[in-house]
Amino acid sequence: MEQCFRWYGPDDPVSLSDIRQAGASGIVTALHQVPNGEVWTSEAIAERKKIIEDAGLRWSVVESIPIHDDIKRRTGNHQLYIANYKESVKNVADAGIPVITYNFMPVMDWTRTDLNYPMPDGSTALRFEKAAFSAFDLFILRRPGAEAAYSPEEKDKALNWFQSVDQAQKDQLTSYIIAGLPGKTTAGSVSLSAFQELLDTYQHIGPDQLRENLIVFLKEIVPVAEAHGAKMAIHPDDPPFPLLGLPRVVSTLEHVQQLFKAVESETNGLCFCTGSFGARPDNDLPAMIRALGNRIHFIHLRSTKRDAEGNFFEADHLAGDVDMYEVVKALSEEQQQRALPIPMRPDHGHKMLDDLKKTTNPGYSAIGRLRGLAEIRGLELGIVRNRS
Ligand code: DNO
Repeated sequence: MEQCFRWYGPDDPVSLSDIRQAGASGIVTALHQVPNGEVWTSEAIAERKKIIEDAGLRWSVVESIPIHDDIKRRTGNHQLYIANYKESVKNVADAGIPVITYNFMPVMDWTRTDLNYPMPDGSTALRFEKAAFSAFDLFILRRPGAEAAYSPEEKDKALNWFQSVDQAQKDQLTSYIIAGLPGKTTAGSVSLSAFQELLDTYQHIGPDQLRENLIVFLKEIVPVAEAHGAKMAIHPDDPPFPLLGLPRVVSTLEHVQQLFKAVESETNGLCFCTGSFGARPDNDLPAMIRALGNRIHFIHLRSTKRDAEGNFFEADHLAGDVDMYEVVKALSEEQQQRALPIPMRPDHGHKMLDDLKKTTNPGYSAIGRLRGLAEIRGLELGIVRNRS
């Protein structure tokens, strides 16, 4: 696998030099300054690529070119946004960047309720707590229809959470959910009422309709990527279950296979994210890798620790519920079939050591990811050497 690190661009507190010292050779980044829906110009791509190459690194993966909600809903300016997306894909591919990651989650990208969950060793992790999330839905957002979505027991737990925290904690939870994480909502930072309005725009869109809209998008985009020599890699839903009444269509093996079948081209592929898929106990990760094989174009390695309530936190890369040994073994078998190394990045990492005093992008501090990368590359080396 090609060892990569995510970089949020020139404003990222983790520099390209830090990344090189961490042992990565590939960069995963995006033109975060370009508003969602606009074209990534060849000039802007070339400028960013030069910064990366001047630091002795390679731009291996674009993560992500965001997809406008008009495309996901197939409303408004969707045709214009698809035309723009094609242009961006063409420009990225022509610049020699071989993989483009994206996701098709309505309204929100990834979701957590706590960005500083203390671990016993003094580091902090990201966490998803069901009672906190339900409390946001029921008592902060007060989403119409939320009442019917929870059992009496779940509502009690949500109420307990709500009553046990102060206003500042409620505000913090709100900002984590609607604006706190890199990627934010697909519309950027919004108020609670604007957030509800966004949710309302999906009122009549169920999973079948969302999947159909995704397939329409793929049928338009995949031929362009293919003609220009880049691969498309969809990122799974994070977490991999429906939230706030929004449909989810990339949470399981079956979901992914439906998409692959709809557009039968190797270019129509996946970002295999073990942290996202692994938050569901019914996702058998090594079996998924074997089933999806050559359609895996990019890999995020991370583990989660689940509990019976539906909560999870991000565990150390080699701990938690993801069997990282079996995962890396399955991936290294897939790698044997390939001419080129599959780009992989350690996804997220605990905030630890000196980073505890710094402001970094949640999940993307330097040292926790360096630890993850070091552990994973050692594991891979051991597996590969043991085979020969
Ligand atoms: C979180 C990331 C996601 C991911 C996008 C891909 O850490 O895994 O923000 O980049 O969902 O489009």
